[in-house]
Amino acid sequence: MVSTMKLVLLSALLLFSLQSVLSVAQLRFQHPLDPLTKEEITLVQTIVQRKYPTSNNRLSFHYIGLDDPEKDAILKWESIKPTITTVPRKALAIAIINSQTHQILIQLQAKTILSYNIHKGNGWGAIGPCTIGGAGQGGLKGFSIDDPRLLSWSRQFMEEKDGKSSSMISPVGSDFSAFVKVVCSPFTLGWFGEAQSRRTVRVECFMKESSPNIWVRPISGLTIVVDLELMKIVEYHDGGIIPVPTADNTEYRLSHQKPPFRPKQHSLATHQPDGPGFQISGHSVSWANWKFHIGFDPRAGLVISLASIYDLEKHKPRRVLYKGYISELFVPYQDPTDDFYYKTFFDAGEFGFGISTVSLVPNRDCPSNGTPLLIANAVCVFEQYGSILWRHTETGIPNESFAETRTEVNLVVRTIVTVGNYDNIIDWEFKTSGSIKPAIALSGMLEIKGVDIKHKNEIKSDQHGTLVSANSIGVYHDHFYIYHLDLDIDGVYNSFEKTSLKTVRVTDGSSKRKSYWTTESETAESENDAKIRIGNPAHPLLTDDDYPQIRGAFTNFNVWVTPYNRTEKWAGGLYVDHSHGDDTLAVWTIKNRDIKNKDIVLWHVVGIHHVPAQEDFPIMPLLTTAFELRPTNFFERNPVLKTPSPKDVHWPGCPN
Ligand SMILES: *[C@@H]1O[C@H](CO)[C@@H](O)[C@H](O)[C@H]1NC(C)=O
Ligand SMILES: *[C@@H]1O[C@H](CO)[C@@H](O)[C@H](O)[C@H]1NC(C)=O
Ligand SMILES: [Cu+2]
Repeated sequence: MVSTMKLVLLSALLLFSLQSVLSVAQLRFQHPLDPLTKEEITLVQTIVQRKYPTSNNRLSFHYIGLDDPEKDAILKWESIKPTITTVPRKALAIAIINSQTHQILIQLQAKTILSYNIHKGNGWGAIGPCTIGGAGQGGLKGFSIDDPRLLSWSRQFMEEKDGKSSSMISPVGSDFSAFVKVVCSPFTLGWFGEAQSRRTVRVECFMKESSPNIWVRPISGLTIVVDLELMKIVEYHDGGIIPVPTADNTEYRLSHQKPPFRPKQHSLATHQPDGPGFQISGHSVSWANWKFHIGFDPRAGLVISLASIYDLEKHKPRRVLYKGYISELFVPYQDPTDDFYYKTFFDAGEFGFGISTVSLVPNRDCPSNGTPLLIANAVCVFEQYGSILWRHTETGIPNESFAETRTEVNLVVRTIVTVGNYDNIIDWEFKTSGSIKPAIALSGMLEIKGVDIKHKNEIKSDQHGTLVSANSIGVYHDHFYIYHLDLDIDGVYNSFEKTSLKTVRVTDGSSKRKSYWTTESETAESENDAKIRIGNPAHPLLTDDDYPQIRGAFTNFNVWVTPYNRTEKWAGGLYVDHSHGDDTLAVWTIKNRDIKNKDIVLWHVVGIHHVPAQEDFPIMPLLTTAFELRPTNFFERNPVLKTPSPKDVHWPGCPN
């Protein structure tokens, strides 16, 4: 019997500060993988500021998170808990101090700095919420208001005619009150071959009057580059007058729909009269045959650790997933023109998936039986009717026809990450049959380019997108998510087995058939054997030598397997803002290290090529993609043979 998990493919900007991240755990028994508490984050800041007082140093934090304890220590702790809590807690801080990136490791109990390292290579940490406030709104309003180039822009902007349709930016006028109608956001600039990059962002502004849907009303044609070290506009270019798309039809709040639409609303509830079927203790969840820990990282967001499943036959829990999280999300836009070419975003590394996590709306983002935990409703856990677990109607036995069918109930852990215009709904679904099914759904607003085109018949050249509304091009782009899946199946040492199907032709006349298919299995010896492009999911369509693709080279394959290495956490590199692609999964695997019977990590890329459609405007209905990690010859037999269906709920006043 070989223990394996098979990958089955089913289908192919910032809201709160770091301080608000999690403070539940402190009160209870602390698990060594629990995220940093508010107190611990404050402690880290205090320790760093003691060494670098802000009175005479320029200091900004770009990451403060738990430094993962060594795997050995965690596993040892797991086996003897809860009598002992002696895994030392360490925090990693990444701070830019006087224009240099410092990587500081802190022992939290001892309140001491363990190590200190100044990053000399390419790239910077995530731009962070303070930067976003500073370089966006504040930067333009406060700092650089005396900049003559900005003045000239504001003059042009003022001529805009009261926000009426297709407002023009024209080059006369002078009233500064224009700014109240505008919001500006910083966008990371990427890297386009320059030998050295300055820490810059490009600032883009949007109309905010008449509609809250700012993202579909860009003020296109302006290039404003802000140097984050100097906090100054270092480049300004006005590409000419481009109409700002009108506010018409951009409203998405139900209460503001005109004319109002009020169909009869039917009620729907998920009712669990006996309470939920799961237990949560601190950050640990047990449900049905599963147990796992929910962590949270400012960069990765949701982290699932130490998932094990109880085997009824073997009478013991069996380890499956040591750790799983989304390591990076790469979103390259496909418009090479001045306004858009640089838009090749890395949402985890450049903006932070964790700090972009938003509060869930009860009964909307999660069903009524959802249990919120962690940051003010940032994560919810709920049971969900799946489908049929398994079934059979037996019709072959005369006079003894019967049906045996079981209802599938799954457990879902959900967070929502809103990076600027896009909302990513991140689910980890656990199935009693042993599968883990991570799913992603996209919603929010398209990234819009303003154009001087109102109707399709006016399109004369490639607009690099779809005309989704008058003066609005929804630009072509991709969403590539890469999952870090440290599967430790029945222990840390595992191998990766590839099974492919192949057609065999019958040539010797031994059968009436001319062909059949069979399987061919191979155990990967080294990293190169495990680089796989799977048939149906999306693959990158940029050329290998294009700068965004060098930085996002982890998308070159859908599957990668690497030997476990505590520092290889971020598939796009540790310092992604302006990175040169020299610290990616693609670079690490050049060594072609041995992976057979080792502690290995599986990386899986799921991608969506997004050709925007009119229906995605003004807000996009959910677009979903998922994959399933499914046990394959792991259990001796169907592990849910003895799993009953949930009890029927008897409603008062109804028959039965
Ligand atoms: C099945 O049921 C029918 C009708 O009740 C009966 O006539 C028949 O003998 C039964 N067959 C068997 C194999 O019991
Ligand atoms: C771990 O990964 C880093 C980055 O790829 C590498 O420099 C280091 O040598 C690796 N350590 C081991 C033990 O392989
Ligand atoms: Cu999209």
